[in-house]
Amino acid sequence: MLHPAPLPSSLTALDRTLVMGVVNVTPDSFSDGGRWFDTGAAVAHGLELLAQGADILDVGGESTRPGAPRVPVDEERRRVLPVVAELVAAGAVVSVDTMRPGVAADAVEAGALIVNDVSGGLADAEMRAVVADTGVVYVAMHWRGPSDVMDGLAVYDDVVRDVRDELALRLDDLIAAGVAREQVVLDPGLGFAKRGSDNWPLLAHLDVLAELGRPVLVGASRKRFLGHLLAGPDGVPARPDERDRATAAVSALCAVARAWCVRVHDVPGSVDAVRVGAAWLAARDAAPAAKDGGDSA
Ligand code: PMM
Repeated sequence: MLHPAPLPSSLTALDRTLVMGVVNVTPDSFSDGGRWFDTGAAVAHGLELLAQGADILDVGGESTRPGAPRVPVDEERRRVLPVVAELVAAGAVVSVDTMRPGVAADAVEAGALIVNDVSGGLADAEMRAVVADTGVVYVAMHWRGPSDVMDGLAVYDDVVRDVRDELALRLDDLIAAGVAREQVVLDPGLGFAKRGSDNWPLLAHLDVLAELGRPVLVGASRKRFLGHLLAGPDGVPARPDERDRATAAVSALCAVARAWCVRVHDVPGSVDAVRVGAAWLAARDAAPAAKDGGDSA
């Protein structure tokens, strides 16, 4: 399993896809909006995800749901930093979900080992310098614009190739700014400037993203395209809290596709799913199936 550097051996020793549990400190996330919106509740939620087997906790203070307005930077700091510090003190590997270089730098100072930037460095060019200077693991997600305009930017010739090529540009840009290739994780950005139908080919062709030679993180958890997939006969999409079993199924498929990490809200289902995927891969690697028409006849 290819891991970004530097990560603690507690993670790199695991020969399976990792599970990142989401700790949203926001009043308005689409998937769990407002439930963990104060420091104490967010920390308690993070500790619960850790006890359930999350390998990484992803702490975010700014909602990226479609149409969401930006949060003032001081408010984002106020939400995120104490939660990062407390979860680090509790022994968690913490990621900070932010597009802002100042918040990222402060979170790394507070002990975060991963910066998860849904804009891949496009929202603020200063992010590249923070990543280069701190040497932190950096998740660069495919992004075309802020949440209030992204739905209008979902225009592709070939979504898999276009996303791969745009992520290749992000990677080149980061390396040109002094970031080490080994620091970078790439993410197709499901639901971000994507029509519902764009998400499936991206999932089904994670191998094409892997051609860029970097670990891949997938964030499918509770997203709209799963709600549409699971719609009842009346066509009404399943609610976010009804999408966890489908999320776990996606996690198993991502594990078989050798994704580095899945980012999820419901941890137990995906912990089981990535273990299923690891067992599946181990069996396939150990004993390739006999081909019909071989020598045995
Ligand atoms: N999706 C959300 C937020 N952060 N980060 C990464 N790397 N990949 C994603 O797909 C992603 C993300 C969506 O918001 P949520 O926290 O409300 O699920």
